[in-house]
Amino acid sequence: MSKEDNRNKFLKEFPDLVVELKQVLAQYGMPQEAITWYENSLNYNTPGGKLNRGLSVVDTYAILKGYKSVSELSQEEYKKVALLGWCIELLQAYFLVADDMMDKSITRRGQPCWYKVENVGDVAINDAFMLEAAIYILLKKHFRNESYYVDLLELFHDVTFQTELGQLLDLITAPEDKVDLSKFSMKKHSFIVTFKTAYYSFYLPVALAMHMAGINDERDLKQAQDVLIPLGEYFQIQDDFLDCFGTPEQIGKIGTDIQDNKCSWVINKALELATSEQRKVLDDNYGQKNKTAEEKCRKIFYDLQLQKYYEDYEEGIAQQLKEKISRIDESRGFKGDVLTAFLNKVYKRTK
Ligand code: DMA
Ligand code: MG
Ligand code: MG
Ligand code: MG
Repeated sequence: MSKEDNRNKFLKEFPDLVVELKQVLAQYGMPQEAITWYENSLNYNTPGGKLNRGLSVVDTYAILKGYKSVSELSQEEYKKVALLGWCIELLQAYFLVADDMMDKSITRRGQPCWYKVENVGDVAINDAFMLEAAIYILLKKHFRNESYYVDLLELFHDVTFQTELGQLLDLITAPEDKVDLSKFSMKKHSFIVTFKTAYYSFYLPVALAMHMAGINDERDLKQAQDVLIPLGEYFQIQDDFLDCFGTPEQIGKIGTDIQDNKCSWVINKALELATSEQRKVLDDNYGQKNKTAEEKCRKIFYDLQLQKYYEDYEEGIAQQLKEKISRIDESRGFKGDVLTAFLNKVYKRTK
């Protein structure tokens, strides 16, 4: 099955989930207006992205089961694992709706951020909560009788909290009106991105598939985590890089990290390399809410040739991860191929 077919097959599952979720509201006797609102929020915020996280649950499950392709899954098996995939996409939708409000972003996935849509505004806060709640409605309905139901719930709860810790640190390290670049460091950056991105984007899809496939020995979950957390860190470094150097057409969103005073990989690398004159320009212009100041920072980033350091980082980390994967112990049924598939999706991505 081609990548495109895989994606389309996965997308086809989503409308049924929306129907199920609308039914829950109908059973509570909610007025049509509210049901339609929820439907619009689900459709606007959930399916429009790359779907990497959701698709990875399906792909990982197929590899662990020894299938050569996703098409070997039975209809029933596919529906079930795809539902887990959609639960991560709902988690992602929940985080993004809130993240865009907190980051004051303008666009996401090539369209206005949800809170920017006419008549939505702050209702988006409650919509975010309801996107999260959809996860537990669907899990209860479809996995309640499975032996690993509690494992799934715990995973979603733990990973959600880890992400929120990362978001907290991301936000309090980037105060609106108190720019202090001496608060930043690569170590702090690593901590932020591990929590805000790596757990839910990388560890969660694999751990979910492992539970469903029955390959969930603690030692194997740890083997997966030991590769997926640094891989997730690499992914967020790409996100930081593209925020500054990618085009909106490419990444589907307008970068906000410089004006938002974010402790991103880009500024941390620049702080390591800057002369005292360049440092002064960064101190005066980073985190300022205007385009001129933003461009002064970006010019320094170009002058410092951050692109080159980024490429070096990318080669180095990819090599390290490949070596780590080659040492995976497969004796209990876990497969290093799961991790290679992930690495291949991330390596040198430009969107
Ligand atoms: C991403 O942080 C983390 C979460 C939990 C959404 P970010 O603000 O860098 O994401 P983006 O660049 O997509 O707004
Ligand atoms: Mg953001
Ligand atoms: Mg953010
Ligand atoms: Mg970003």
